[in-house]
Amino acid sequence: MARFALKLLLLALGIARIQAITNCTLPLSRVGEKAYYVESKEKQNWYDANERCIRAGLQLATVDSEYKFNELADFLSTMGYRSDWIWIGGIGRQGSWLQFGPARPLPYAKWYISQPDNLNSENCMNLYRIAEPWYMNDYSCRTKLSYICEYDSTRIYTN
Ligand SMILES: [Ca+2]
Repeated sequence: MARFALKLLLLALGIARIQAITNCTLPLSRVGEKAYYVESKEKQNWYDANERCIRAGLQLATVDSEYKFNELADFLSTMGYRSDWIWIGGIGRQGSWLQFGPARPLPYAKWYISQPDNLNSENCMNLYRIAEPWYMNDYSCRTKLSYICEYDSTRIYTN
C-alpha cells in the first residue's frame, strides 16, 4: 500500500514538473518519459488541434516507432477511447508523409488496409480503431476530430 502511495506521489510530482516546464495547465497523463492530453469534447480540425497543443507547450503526439505506436494505442484504450478518430502529428501529400517534432519522413507507420488512400484530399494523419487494434489513416484536415497532445522529456521541440 505504501509503495502504491509512493508511486502515485512520484507520478503527481512528475506531472507537476512537466507542467512547470511547459506552463501547461491541461490535465496531463504521464506514460514513461512522456505525458499525454486527449481532447475529445471540443473537437478541432487538424490545424487548430496542432495550434492548441503548441499553445499548451505540447505538440500533437507523434509515432516514431512500433514501441511508441503501441504505447499510444495502449494509452488510448486504457483511457476508454474506443470509437474516436484522433488527430496525431503527421501530414502528407501524394504518398509522402512527414511526422512532427521535428518534421521528418515517417520512421514507422501502421496504416489500415488500403490507407493512406487520399480520398477527397486527405493530408492529415489520425488514429482510429478498427475492431481491436488501432491504425493510422489519412483524413481531411478540415474535419473536426478529437486530438492527442504529448510532452516528451527526451525531445527538443522545434515546431
Ligand atoms: Ca483515408
